[in-house]
Amino acid sequence: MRAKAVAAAVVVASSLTVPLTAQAAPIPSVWPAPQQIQSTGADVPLPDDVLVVADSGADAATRQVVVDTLHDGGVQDVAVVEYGNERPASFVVRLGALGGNNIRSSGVTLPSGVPAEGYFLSVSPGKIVLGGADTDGTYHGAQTLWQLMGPSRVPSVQITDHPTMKVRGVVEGSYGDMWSHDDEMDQMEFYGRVKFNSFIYAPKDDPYHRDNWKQLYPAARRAELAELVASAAQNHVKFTYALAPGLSICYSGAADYTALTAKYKSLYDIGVRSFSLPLDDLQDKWNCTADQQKYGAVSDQHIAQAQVDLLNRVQREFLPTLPGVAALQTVPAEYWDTDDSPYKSTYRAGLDERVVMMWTGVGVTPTSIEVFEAADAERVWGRKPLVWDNYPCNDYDTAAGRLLLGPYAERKAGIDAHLTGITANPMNLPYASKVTVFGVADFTWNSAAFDPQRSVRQYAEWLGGGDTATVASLQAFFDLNHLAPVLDEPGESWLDQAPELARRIAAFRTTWRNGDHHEAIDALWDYAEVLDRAPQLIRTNITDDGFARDTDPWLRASALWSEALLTALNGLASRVDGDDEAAADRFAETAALVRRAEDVPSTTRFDGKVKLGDGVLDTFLEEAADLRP
Ligand code: LTM
Repeated sequence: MRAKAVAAAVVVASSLTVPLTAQAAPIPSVWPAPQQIQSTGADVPLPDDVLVVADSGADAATRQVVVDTLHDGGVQDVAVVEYGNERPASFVVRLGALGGNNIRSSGVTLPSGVPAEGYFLSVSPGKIVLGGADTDGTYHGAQTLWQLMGPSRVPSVQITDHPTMKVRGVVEGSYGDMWSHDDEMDQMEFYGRVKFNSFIYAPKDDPYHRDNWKQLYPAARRAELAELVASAAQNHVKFTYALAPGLSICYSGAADYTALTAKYKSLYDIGVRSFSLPLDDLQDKWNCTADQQKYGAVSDQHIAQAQVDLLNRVQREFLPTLPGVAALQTVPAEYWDTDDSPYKSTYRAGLDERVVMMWTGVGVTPTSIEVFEAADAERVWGRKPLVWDNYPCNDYDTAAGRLLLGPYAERKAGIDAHLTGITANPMNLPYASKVTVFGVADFTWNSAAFDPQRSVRQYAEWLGGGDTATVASLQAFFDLNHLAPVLDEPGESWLDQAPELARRIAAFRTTWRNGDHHEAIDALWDYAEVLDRAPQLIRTNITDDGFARDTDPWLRASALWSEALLTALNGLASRVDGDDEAAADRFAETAALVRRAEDVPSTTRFDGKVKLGDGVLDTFLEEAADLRP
């Protein structure tokens, strides 16, 4: 993704209201919404050369972000020296540990008790102070500085910030097309920007992950994974490798345990320090007679016991042989509800308390996650679950033909208290998924201040490179792809389709009914033109080329639908002017355009034609064909 949008002078909601002095400048836009942000005066000009004084609280990646950011801001000479080796300079950036002498010597009043991954950032004339509660915090603070940087100036601010969720990120966990290596590398950089800290590698159709789980990766893919793991670390993202042996594993078999641990070890050797053993989407059956003999007849309780024994063995016997690894993660077979059962009680009673368990919310594609549901999940699993949120995932049949570009929504503030965190399972389209995933980052950092609409707008501003017309195009395009389908429930959605277009059409109907026909047409025409310009502006101006590639079929369909809308409005205008013949021609053209729009093939897992704005745009065009003044 190319450079960010220039920070707009927009007030960002924050969980803490900070009193502003009368002369203070507007609070700059920062995402995820910081816990405390305060504008402290006019923008600070940057000179041609800046001295960065760093300590061990800022690692190489953090230093690089700061150096690149200063260069982006127009600083020509950036010298980085270790604390203790400094020399006089007209502009100094102090970078490192919040509690260390370097930051303390800045003369700025510092906050105390900043939680893990938190940071303090102060920008004032001649001085930037960035201290992290830990090295992750310093890195996140450097990303905030990157957002704030303008041409040769930085806004004067004081920010004290930290995330409220421990685990924030993505699980690449869909069925169907896997992301390419380049896509995955791009995602790591994006996660660093949005302050995520976790990525779980679990693509169902990577044969080495599930179907052929015992096989070691061939050299070429192993090298790619090593590069990916290194990139994750550089972006302060914990890379978890998930191995899903459940389709064929003999739980009590010595050979399978050896194969399992050998596979994990092969990934440890390329830098992986976190592992998962997901057991979702399996049939209730044993894969060997040894399990039948050891655990008895197939039952939920017996399968749970076999799984718990395996998970405990990996956690207690194998992981301690690998220095520096995190606790094991898993996805149980009953991952979508909170009803107690023999399966869950077996897990609750027997599973090592360190093992992190994933839960999708209630329903595989939950329409919301309520605080009481998160509390129930914590109770029933005997630990705080890590949410595997199947949104904006679109690998299921009721999502066929759909691009999910709605906001991250209906996950309620306060669920943090009962969760380890949230990892979202995106679409097979990684660049398009960023629209929603950006909101996941915002929500998991500061759920109390989360505003879904603001979050989508901020992402559109970034993706649109700050160009007003492109940002408006993106928002109109997102609106046409706003629907959030529900697995196995055809026709159901937990987000309204095209709410902005629907609002404008409703206004059209009112104005038309009032007899102001031309006024009604003109008002809707303006928005139809925005839709019409959108595909071209998006293709030309966005800062992330992958978005246009991912969304190409939907952009093509959108161009046809918007042309159909403009043509229908022309038809209505002819009718109002009494030219029924011209109107009939326009509506015939509209029908032909609609047929073409409905025939654009999509690239979703369950093949289907592109669907967009359905129930709103198509309905209006049908209605318009029969509308008389
Ligand atoms: O959700 C989980 C834990 N497992 C699978 C996912 O891999 C899949 O992407 C989603 C949506 O189809 N459903 C699942 O059950």
